[in-house]
Amino acid sequence: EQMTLAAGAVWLPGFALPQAEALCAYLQQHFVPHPPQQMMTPMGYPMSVRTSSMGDRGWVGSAQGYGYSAVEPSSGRPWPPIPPLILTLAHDAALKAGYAGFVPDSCLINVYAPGNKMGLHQDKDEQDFSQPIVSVSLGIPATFLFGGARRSDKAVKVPLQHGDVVVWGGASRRFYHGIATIAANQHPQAGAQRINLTLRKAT
Ligand code: MD3
Ligand code: FE
Repeated sequence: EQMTLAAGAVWLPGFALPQAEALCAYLQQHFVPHPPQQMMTPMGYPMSVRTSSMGDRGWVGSAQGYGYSAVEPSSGRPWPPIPPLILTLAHDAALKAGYAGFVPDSCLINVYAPGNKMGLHQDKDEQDFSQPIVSVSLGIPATFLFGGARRSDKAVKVPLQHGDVVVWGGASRRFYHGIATIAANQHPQAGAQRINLTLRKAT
């Protein structure tokens, strides 16, 4: 099943279900040496979502602003590599959505607890906007808010579940988006958490 949400944005419900259990187990091991951290907004407030990364670049936020870093701020060391399981999943989802040859160099891991949210924003920290973004939802469900090219554009609600993949390319790559406040819930593999993987070509 494949649903177009906007020009270039393709929702693949359950695409990652075959790998979902292995992904959750892999991430739990990743979090032992690389615990997700609350990044700071440029205004000096901590984000509610906690993040970690894998790949040649990881997304970081600080009082200096947002961007990609080759090193993990808490350790000063390079991020661990993106495993083949995740690289292959991202490549195959992009291909299914019509984007051949996607090789991400960054995997942002967003960890949401009930009560957490992500306000409407655009992703503008990457170098090449012709590259799509692949997102993988794991754990408890979330309501994704998908707006348009302008902040004032009305946002549609997309219920994202464990195993769903969305590929964001074309015009949608620049659209405003966010995550509504996460409701209390439990998932057999992830507990009371939503984990979102965002695969990007950052450089
Ligand atoms: C649509 N994360 O990390 S992933 C982010 O669920 C972010 O954690 C959300 O937005 C999350 O920046 C949404 C889906 C997503 C990612 C990037 C996009 C949707 C997008 C870029 C453009 C348009
Ligand atoms: Fe985003």
